[in-house]
Amino acid sequence: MKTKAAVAIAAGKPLEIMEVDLGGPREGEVLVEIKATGICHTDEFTLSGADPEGIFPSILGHEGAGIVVDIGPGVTSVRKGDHVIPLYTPECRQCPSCLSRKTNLCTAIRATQGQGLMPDGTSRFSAGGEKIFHYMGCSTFSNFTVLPEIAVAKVNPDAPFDKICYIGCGVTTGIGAVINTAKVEPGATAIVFGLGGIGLNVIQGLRLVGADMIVGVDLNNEKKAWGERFGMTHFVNPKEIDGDIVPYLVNMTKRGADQIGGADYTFDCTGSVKAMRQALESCHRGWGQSIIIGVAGAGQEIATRPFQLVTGRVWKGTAFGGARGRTDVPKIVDWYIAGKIEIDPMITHRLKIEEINKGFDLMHEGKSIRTVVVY
Ligand code: NAD
Ligand code: AHE
Ligand code: ZN
Repeated sequence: MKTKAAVAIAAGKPLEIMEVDLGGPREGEVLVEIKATGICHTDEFTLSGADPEGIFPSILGHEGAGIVVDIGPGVTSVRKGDHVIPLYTPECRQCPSCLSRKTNLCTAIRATQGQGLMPDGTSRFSAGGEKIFHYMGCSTFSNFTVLPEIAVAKVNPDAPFDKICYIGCGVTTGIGAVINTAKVEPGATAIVFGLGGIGLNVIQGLRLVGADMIVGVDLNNEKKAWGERFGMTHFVNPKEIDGDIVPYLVNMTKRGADQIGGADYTFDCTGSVKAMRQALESCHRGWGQSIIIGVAGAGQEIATRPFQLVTGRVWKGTAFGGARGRTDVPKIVDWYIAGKIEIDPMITHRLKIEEINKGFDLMHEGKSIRTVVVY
């Protein structure tokens, strides 16, 4: 079939809108009509050329929602008409990782997914006979896409596509990092670096679990009001303080008799390796946990004095907020419908697919929290 898509032709180039060819669903696969897709910073990261796994030409996008319009042989868990969210972290429930109950990082199809291919090693997208690669197993910047059935979460059909698409990455990543990865307890102190589409969801996750002090750190002062909107209690712009941000934050989070300072939990939602170090070092001695969410470019590395870990700080990372997609994503959709979590105010811009490059401009300019493309 033919489908309209925004194609990443080469690193650093604007996406090109074109009609592409898409092969139908094979064994264990589904064809999904994408109704809406968010633009995440990770799409920009890959388009910029910084992603070691970036392949071109490809169809980016991994934060979508849509309807199953066809199924391949052997598909049992979804049927035509089901509303689904594509999962860049699938959940096969059979691989050693899924069975371990220790991680959400299903390994069933990760190797081919990283090569921009379907599990059988083929690409279903092409144009003029030239292969176009899939992206993160989703390619939601195409109006229609194929996915393995283990990589879709069936969700409540009452939920609006143009809002729940954000649960396909940003919402689940931010809230999941708090609940699944850090397991933040009520009354905790936390510092969130980067108040964008992910960081604001970490903040609303912290509010949800009852954290006491929620410090937001961003280089952009316009993010202060955004953080406060979702539960941030204090804001710091590193450019506006005297000296190093780490002692400043440690001092700010002093509580209790020992007056040592440092947060119980810190989160990097920037992708800056400098901010990742600052986040680790602004954790509380003895028990502070720092969670890396941000994705850093090829060749970049994190560093700290080992003494930081010897003295009890813990460095952790999280992918998709530790969420098991087919199990957890439908629950998060229900939380949204029940009003337990907010999504609507974070969607600052809506665009047509023809306007998608404007969404990347808005992100570069720091003007958007989430731009959603509606097909
Ligand atoms: P965004 O562009 O919406 O927000 C980033 C924010 O960080 C901006 O407000 C920016 O001003 C701020 N910032 C940048 N450098 C900073 C610094 N040194 N100190 C303080 N603030 C700084 O991006 P987003 O969509 O929220 O994504 C954030 C990061 O999370 C990206 O690296 C993205 O690739 C990554 N991500 C990871 C996962 C995962 O599963 N681990 C999922 C989604 C996104
Ligand atoms: N391809 C990059 C890594 C990118 C990355 O870490 N992706 C996150 C999701 S970001 C969503 O916005 C992730 O899920 N990682 C786990 C995985 O298996 O990819 C690189 O550096 O090679
Ligand atoms: Zn993302």
